[in-house]
Amino acid sequence: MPHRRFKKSHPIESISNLPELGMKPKEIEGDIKSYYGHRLGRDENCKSVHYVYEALSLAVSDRLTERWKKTYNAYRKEDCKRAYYLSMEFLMGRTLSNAMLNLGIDDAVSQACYDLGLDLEELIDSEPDAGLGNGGLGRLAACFIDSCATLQLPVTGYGLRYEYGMFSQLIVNGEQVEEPDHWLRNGNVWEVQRLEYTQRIKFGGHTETHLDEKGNSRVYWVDSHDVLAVPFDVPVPGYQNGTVNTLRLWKATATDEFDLQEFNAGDYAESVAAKNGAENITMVLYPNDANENGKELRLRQQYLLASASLQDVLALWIGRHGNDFTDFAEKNCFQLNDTHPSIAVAELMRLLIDIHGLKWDAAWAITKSTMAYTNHTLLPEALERWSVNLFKQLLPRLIEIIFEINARFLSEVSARWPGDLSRIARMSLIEEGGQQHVRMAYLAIVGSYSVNGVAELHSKLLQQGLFHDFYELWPEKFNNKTNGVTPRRWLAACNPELAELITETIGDGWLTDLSLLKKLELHIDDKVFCDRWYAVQQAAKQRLIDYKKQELDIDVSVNALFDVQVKRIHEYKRQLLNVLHVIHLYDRIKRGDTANWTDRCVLIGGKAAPGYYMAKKIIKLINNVANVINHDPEVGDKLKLIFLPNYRVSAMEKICPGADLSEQISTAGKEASGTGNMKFMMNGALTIGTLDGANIEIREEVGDENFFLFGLTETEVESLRNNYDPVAIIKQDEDLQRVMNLLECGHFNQFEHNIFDGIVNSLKSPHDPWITIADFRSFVDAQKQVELAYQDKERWIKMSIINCANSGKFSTDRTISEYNNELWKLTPVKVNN
Ligand code: 26Q
Repeated sequence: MPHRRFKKSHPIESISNLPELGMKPKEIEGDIKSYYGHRLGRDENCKSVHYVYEALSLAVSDRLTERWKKTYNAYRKEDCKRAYYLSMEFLMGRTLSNAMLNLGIDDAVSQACYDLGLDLEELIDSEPDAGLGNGGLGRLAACFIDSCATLQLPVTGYGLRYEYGMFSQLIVNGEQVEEPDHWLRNGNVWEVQRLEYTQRIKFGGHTETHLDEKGNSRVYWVDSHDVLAVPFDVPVPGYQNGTVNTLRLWKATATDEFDLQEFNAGDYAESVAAKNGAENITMVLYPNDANENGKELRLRQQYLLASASLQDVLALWIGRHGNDFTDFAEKNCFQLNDTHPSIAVAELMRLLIDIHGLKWDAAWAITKSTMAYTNHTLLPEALERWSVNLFKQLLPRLIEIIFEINARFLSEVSARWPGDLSRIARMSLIEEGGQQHVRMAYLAIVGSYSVNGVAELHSKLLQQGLFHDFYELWPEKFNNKTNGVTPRRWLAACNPELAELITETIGDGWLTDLSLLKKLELHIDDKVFCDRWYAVQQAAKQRLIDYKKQELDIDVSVNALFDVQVKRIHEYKRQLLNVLHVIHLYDRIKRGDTANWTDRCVLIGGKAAPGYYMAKKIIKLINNVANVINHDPEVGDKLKLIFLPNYRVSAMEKICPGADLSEQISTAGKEASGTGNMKFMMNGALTIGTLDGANIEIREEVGDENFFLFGLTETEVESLRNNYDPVAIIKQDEDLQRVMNLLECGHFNQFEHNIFDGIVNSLKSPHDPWITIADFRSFVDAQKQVELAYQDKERWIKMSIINCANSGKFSTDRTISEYNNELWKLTPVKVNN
């Protein structure tokens, strides 16, 4: 028997000291093999590509881990101010290729895979998307944390680890069918469970007031049903700078005593059921990108995120500073991604007062100077409101605090506007009438030092409209932070050929200073450069065709104009206007009006919220129109309409490099910003768009002559509302009349009577909020300008280069620098490797 030796000294230090992992192809190759054979226990008999993906990912992930710990320790050592990005959604997409790029081991991994005879592209494509978000707001959070890491800012993302992400979309008989997205089925090599940071979350029960040991009156939240929040950490690497920040995602689990209570009562089955109830909280992402009002489970999710994250931050603080909160506000701030986590305002008050013994005024001073709120929508119907009764049942202590915040706030309002009762009713955090509701946006505004919109127009409209009363009270709180996208994922990684051409032409500084793209304009008259630009774009179009070919057997020519609209399906985004234009083109072909024709391939993709009836009808319409057009021999190459199923982050990475034209056609004043518009522009697509959201700023950057503008302005839209007469407009426009006739006569629903009646009626209604018919003529005219420009190949290439060259403003590096310089005021921390 070997003799086992015991050493007395604490072993942690000796086992924590690891040698650096090599970044050479051979070293990576060795790790891939070792993971595949040893850890995963696979050999040549295993046919699944998944395990090869997993072996490679583990090898890459190991190379992040050392930097991750160093980053953590650097922040600890500096005791620096930190920011926390609270969001119900982080739409991360895939991780592997982004991790390789940001680690700077792209080439080494390619070489290792080549030497092992592995198809790296196939491995990358086998990774499921982390679809923990609906659309723009969730993807913005993902781009933000990428930029924070690249700017070396000490920012942690806090979110939820949904077991099921955004559903995957199938199209069956032209209709959307939802399939659950069990993205964790094969495990997730990118996360690290950290049981040691588990937090306890209270639900239900009631409150009692007692004197504490010191004789102070204190509120106790008792008889609650507690749930545990277990964190899973995901590394967020900066671009080749040694920084690896953290995204901490909470998973809900049951407490042990929760089970025990039932067990002691002798009901084992009940105890297991109770466990289920707790774990349901983070089971599924709500697939609705407008408000889904009143769902208790959603409120549980929101509270779990807010409470677990704040407790985590307070624990970190106390670990270092004890119960002294004097400097807390100078060292911490929280950015609320819309109102979804805004219960954090009341929860921070609760934790500071009930748990840590602060007085109201001290706690309120901290809350008001650490919370900042970003709004993402102007649609009044999308503003979150929660019934006071539900709050009382589920979060009894929090509703007391909200009422107290409101009472103090309203006395401030009456001091400023004595006797103005209607103003008080308008501004109250509690909406009266029948059932009382909490207005979450108002809670966020009152509890924050900053309120921002996500594009110039949007921020202006918040101040003048939705939040005008609050703007009058606190103009200094309001500001704008125009959105962006990360150029690492949305140019370097998704379009390596274009990235290489850019780097060859202007150097590689653009990856971390996107304004440098401007230098591309110096080469606009260089024939060789322009030809290469064109060749790269044509190749990207071909790849897009090939990628789609497996599922759609439609022949598309690379020479057609690729006209793309991908985003959530929403009436305000006006996919219908796009379809009306397609039908118009079809009608022109059918009547032989095809002189100087430009072949066009219209691609539309996006998911509808499962309960959004109209959005689902729009998908059906697109598919039916596509079916008629694509099978008409008379149409041929002139026109194609393709619905791209299951649009998601990884799809956009293939789509945006291959687009010629980006459709950004929302009703003016309705799209807060848009970010797809920026991804397309960065990849050299031209935009056809309304004066809405960030389109306005895109047009300012590229110049009027490089942007296809159409449609009514926001002001015109609002003044049209009272006397909008779509039927009269249709009567006066022969092209439009013909389009409507095709729709109404059932040309696209021959054996499906009346299925599009709802769509036709909404278009023809004088109350159509999206005034689609009003913009038809102007849209068609702008599309003609697009065709003219596209026919002049040299001109188009120049416009394409100019669009890319002027996309510098739309890097999230710029956006995050603004958040940091104006709101967070963090100092970058260098991490030495
Ligand atoms: C709320 C309550 C209950 C269930 C769901 C929701 C919910 C979830 C997601 C409400 C809204 C969203 C997402 C909104 C969103 O994505 N907004 C978009 O944000 C982008 C980033 O700022 C903007 O570019 C888009 O203009 C805006 O539409």
